[in-house]
Amino acid sequence: MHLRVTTAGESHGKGLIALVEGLPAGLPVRADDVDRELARRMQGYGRGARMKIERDRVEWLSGVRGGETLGSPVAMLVANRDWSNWEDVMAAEGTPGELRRRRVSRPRPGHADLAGVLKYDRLDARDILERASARETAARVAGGALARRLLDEFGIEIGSHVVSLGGIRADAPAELPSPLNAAADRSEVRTLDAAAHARIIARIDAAKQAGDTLGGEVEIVARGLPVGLGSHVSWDRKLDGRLAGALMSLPAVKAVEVGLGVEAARRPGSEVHDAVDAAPGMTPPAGEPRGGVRRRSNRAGGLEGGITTGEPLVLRVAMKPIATLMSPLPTVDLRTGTPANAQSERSDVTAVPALGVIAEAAVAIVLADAMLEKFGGDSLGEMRRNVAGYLDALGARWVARRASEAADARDAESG
Ligand code: EPS
Repeated sequence: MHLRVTTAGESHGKGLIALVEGLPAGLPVRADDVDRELARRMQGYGRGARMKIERDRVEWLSGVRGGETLGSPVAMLVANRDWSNWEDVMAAEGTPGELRRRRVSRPRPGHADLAGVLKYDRLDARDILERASARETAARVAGGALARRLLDEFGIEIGSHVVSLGGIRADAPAELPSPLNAAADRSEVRTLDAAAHARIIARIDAAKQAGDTLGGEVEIVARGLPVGLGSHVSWDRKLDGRLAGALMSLPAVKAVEVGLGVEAARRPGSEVHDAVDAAPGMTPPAGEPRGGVRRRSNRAGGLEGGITTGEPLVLRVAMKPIATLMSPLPTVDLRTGTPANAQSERSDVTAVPALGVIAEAAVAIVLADAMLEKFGGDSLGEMRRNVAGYLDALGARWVARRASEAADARDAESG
């Protein structure tokens, strides 16, 4: 792993930490770059009261000086404003009475609560849910914002939009807008379909009324990637596997698709694979990231054999409904082992719009890791030279091949 993003922190603790290791020195970074992503993550129709309390902002703890990375680990703090309401319950060293105040003994089906208390031998499911909470994704988004900053230096843009929520499909134009987020962020549910937007809002209102929750699907698109990130040579270097792993690790995500995804299994090969054309003249200009070829379609979603093709990367993630129901499901009481209704805590009706922002961060981390794997470099300048050298070689490839073929043909004729 060339870029490592780790996080720490409980949902109602003092704050969240993101630790980012592996960024080259000399990458310009500003707190605004991170705060903008943190703010996007907090948006979205269907969020609960907590999002009115928090104003997520990053504080640099290490690894940045004078607005540039140093090449050392970057540590960031995102403080929890809600901490002031939870100091006694969440105190690192408290009295048993205070700790019991918000004890959770009726685990929510679908949440980590029950499996977690059994595995970690805890009496209070709060010991599990505080870390299982999707609040953790604020730290991942902070880490992802720095990964995005690096990708941005190489013209790589990542965006997302919601393609379904609560069972309502949202269509997107055949040609997605660019930049994608400028369009998607205009909708409170991050769809590109005005009619579906209105129906989804009504669906969320109805679910809230019924004490229920909703899931949905998000599409993530990354443009500007060069051909050749990831590798076919070993299973753990295949980029599709690495992307799927990062996306499946997001709370409540149940499925990941690449390109056509599940639909590819239902069609014959002639309707799945993307025919390849030579780009005009077969001599790509320097810097052309596809290596002088074009696919007629992009059903593969920008990946073949675990390697980027240079076409846009297209991924979809599916999220189940949030496990905290205001009309709770049957469960078992941890104190007595008897039947009970699950605990209801303040929560969201849906977090699908936020999932897009979080999934972009997860994708950014994997792509930045893959860029560092291929192009390395201790400084941004060194990495730039490595990228430029690779793209130049790609550009020169067809010229060299044609010259060599012509020489072979002459030899054959004269021989
Ligand atoms: C969450 C429950 C809610 C959400 C939270 C995730 O928090 P609370 O219990 O404080 O009301 O708001 O999401 C966030 C705090 C966030 O920043 O996204 C859960 O149980 O996963």
